[in-house]
Formats: sequence, C-alpha cells, structure tokens
Amino acid sequence: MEELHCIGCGSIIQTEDTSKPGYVPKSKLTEENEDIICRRCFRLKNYNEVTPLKITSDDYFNIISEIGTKKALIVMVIDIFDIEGSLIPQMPKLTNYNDLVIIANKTDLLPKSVKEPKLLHHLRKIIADNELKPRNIYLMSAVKYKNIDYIIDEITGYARGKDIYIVGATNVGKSTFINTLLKSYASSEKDIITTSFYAGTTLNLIKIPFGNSSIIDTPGLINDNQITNYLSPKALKVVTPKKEIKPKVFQLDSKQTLFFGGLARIDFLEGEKTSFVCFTSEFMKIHRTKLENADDLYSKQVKVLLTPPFENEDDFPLKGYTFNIRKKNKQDIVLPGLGFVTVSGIIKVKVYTRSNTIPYIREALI
Ligand SMILES: Nc1nc2c(ncn2[C@@H]2O[C@H](COP(=O)(O)OP(=O)(O)OP(=O)(O)O)[C@@H](O)[C@H]2O)c(=O)[nH]1
Ligand SMILES: [Mg+2]
Repeated sequence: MEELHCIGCGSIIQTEDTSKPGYVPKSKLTEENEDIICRRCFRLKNYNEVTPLKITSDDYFNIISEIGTKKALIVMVIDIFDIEGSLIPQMPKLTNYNDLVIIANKTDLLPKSVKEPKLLHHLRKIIADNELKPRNIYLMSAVKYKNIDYIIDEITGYARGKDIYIVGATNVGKSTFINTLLKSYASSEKDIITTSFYAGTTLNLIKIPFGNSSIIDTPGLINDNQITNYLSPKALKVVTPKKEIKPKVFQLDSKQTLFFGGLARIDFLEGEKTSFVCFTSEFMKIHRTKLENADDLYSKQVKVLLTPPFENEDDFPLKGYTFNIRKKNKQDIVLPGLGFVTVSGIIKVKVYTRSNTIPYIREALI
C-alpha cells in the first residue's frame, strides 16, 4: 500500500495500533483516501478531545534533520508570551545554517499599550544574546491575521522559490499560521491542519504546495524549559490567556507574598511599599498572603486553594531565586510561560517557579 499521511498531523496512516500516531479503523479507508485524517485529529477537530501522544526528541531530530540536506528558508515561530521558553538557539545548527527568519506570534495577547518598536528592540536583544542571526524578525498574530500579508510577502521574497519550513517549539502557533496563510492565499475555507491548545499536536512533516515551492509544517521541539510541556490539559486552560491581557495590580508591603496558583510565587523581601502589576492569563488565581504564612499555606493549600496543579496531578517542587532590583526604570519579573509582573523601585524579591523554568528580570515591556 502506498504510504498515506494524515492531513491534520502528518502521521503515517496505519490501521493496526490505536495507541500509535496515524490510527484509522480499516473500515474508514476508502478507494480514494484523499485528505484522510487520523482518529486523534478527528477527535481533536470535532470534540476538542485530546489524545495525549507525543513524539520523542529522537523522532524530532530525525524529522528535522531532513531540512539540513536541502536549500530552504527556515521560519522559526516563537511565542511572545513565552519568549525564552520558545526560542531554540540550536535551530541554525539543526537546519544546516539555512537562511533564518523569526516570527514572534500571539501578539494579540499583549496589552494594546505595548509599543511595537520597543518590543522589537527587546526581541532583537534576546535573539542576539542567543547567538541567532535571522535575516529579519516580525511580530504576528496568526489568529487575528495581524501582519500576515506582509510576512508572507517578506518570506516568499527571502525564499526565492525554495521550500519554506515552519519550525519552532511546541504550541507556538506554527500550524495555525499555515492555516491562516492557506485561508488568505489558497482560498481554503476551513482549517486544514490540526491545531490545539495542547502541546505536541503536529507529529510529522506536512508539505503543502505554495506557488512554485512548498510550505512545510513541522512538529514542535519539546523544550525542557517550556512550562506547557509539564501541564495537564486542564491546567493549560488556566495558564493560557484567551484574549488581550488586562493586568491585575497588587499594592504590596515588604514581607508579603503572591502565589500564582501553585505554579509560582513571589516573596517581596525588602523595599518600600510598591505595586506589583501582574500580566497573566485572566483565569490565573493570584493569591496574596503574609510572607510568614506562605510556606504553611503552600503545603496545606497546593491543589486545593492554590490551583493549578489540580488534585491527582503531579505537583511541582518550586525553586526560589533571589533578585536585587536596583534600576530606575520599571522592570519585569518574568515567570516563564505564565506571564510577567512589572515592578519599580529598589526592591529585593525571591521568585519561585518550577525548577526547569527559570525566572528572570528584564526592562519592562510596557
Ligand atoms: N492568542 C493566540 N493564540 C494562538 C495564536 N496562534 C496560535 N494560537 C493558539 O496556540 C495554540 C497552539 O497552536 P498550534 O497552531 O497548534 O501550535 P503548533 O506550533 O502547531 O503546535 P505543535 O504542533 O504542538 O508543535 C492553539 O490553542 C492556538 O489557537 C495567536 O496568534 N494568538
Ligand atoms: Mg502544529
């Protein structure tokens, strides 16, 4: 039988093993078998039901290594809400130093007051610090179609007829971008590629003809420091913002603590009373308490009052990092994958996050 691929996730279609990618019941295979989708994609598209199934990093590197053998344009998509978690410094090496372009997606989640030039300046710095040398960097919202036409013009210009590979960490919106592009340019009416809020949706390359060349969706790299890879579907729904983030403001005295569910914590150790402006998902529960009660509260209330994580889920040992903030300008305390908290003044804080996602301080975005 000729090898068939699921148009939703790229898996090779098979009829033997329901627990493996690409499963389709034999009875569903027809003579034509055009645009076939596997059971997992069918359930995701129709019932938004997740069948957890992830590729291993070995699979990922095998799949992605194909790109290194070609002359291609590499488009790395990152998540503006989790820049550090979604940037992959080793991408040029993995793709044999083909031309690179970087797109920062999900800009619709940032408050409108964010100034794009400032954001781009900030991105350029992080990208350079990671020794990446893209031909260009763009801001985009794949769901809101923001900048899509301009970006498509630009990347087809850079590609000059070569294939275009859309790469990046899981869940940054690679497949959503391609669906948007197909709806704008190939008058496709519905989403062709499966997308979902759960990380690890695309499982293999999906090649789509585009002008004289192809645009190719790829699976996401599962990044150790990306919090989305550790959360259950239920927890992910809480930490992922659905719309423009409206900050929540807390006036704190020193010796007070903020909990972000049971996923992060900020202790205000020293400094004058100041505001902590929290840019996190609208569903995130932020709980204020006295520092002296914080340890006790966490041990009694994690998974109860402090959620996520929820009952029966893995709980995260939190690890603390101390920062002395002494800058005149406002600074952001970044809680990777969860958002950021803007502070000002000379203060000392201890910031706790899950051990693989390390918090850091940056110049305020806003
Ligand atoms: N707010 C917002 N959400 C987006 C945007 N683009 C994608 N998403 C959401 O991000 C989630 C992941 O999107 P996908 O397109 O499946 O991401 P992917 O990079 O293909 O993910 P994998 O295939 O798992 O590597 C989905 O819930 C999308 O709706 C965007 O521009 N803004
Ligand atoms: Mg995908």
